[in-house]
Amino acid sequence: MTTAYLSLGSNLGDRLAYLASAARMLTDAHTRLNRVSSVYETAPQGKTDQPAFLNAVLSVETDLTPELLLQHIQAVELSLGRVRTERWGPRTLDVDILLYGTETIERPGLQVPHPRMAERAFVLVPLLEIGPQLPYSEALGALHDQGIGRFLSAEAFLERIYRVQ
Ligand code: GSY
Repeated sequence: MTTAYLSLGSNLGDRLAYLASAARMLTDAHTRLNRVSSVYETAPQGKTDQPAFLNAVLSVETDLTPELLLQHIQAVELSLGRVRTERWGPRTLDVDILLYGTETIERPGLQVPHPRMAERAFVLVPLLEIGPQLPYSEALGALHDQGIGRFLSAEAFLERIYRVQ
């Protein structure tokens, strides 16, 4: 089993329901939910003229290879209505693999550690909440204020995840 860290984001529709459903659907016989962060409301980065996001990070224990984990994630995104229109535009759900154990992966469509995570406070704040031992505190300290506020505690998010049918 490998510990992987996954980032979740949504800025369309019922954002919290998308995050909770994604966390629930990612969990199966191969992938067990380990820890969940609080949910944060975050100002959009990159393309700024779009609605605010909800973001969270999960850690999972998985026996899937990175490629199969990515396929599983993409199936969950699709079934929750993810439509890839604009690259940086609004989305019902975005799930990224941040870390897969200690592996470095450089393949078309799959780069781990995630190549932009160190510049994104909306990733690093929840990541360090559930993985304070991970070597990203300095990267977070170097970022300017990116407009992040706690929206829901980790305990309340977990409850919400287990209420998903
Ligand atoms: O890859 C993540 C999608 N995304 C986000 C996001 O999840 N949160 C915030 N705050 N800004 C973002 N810009 C993009 S693209």
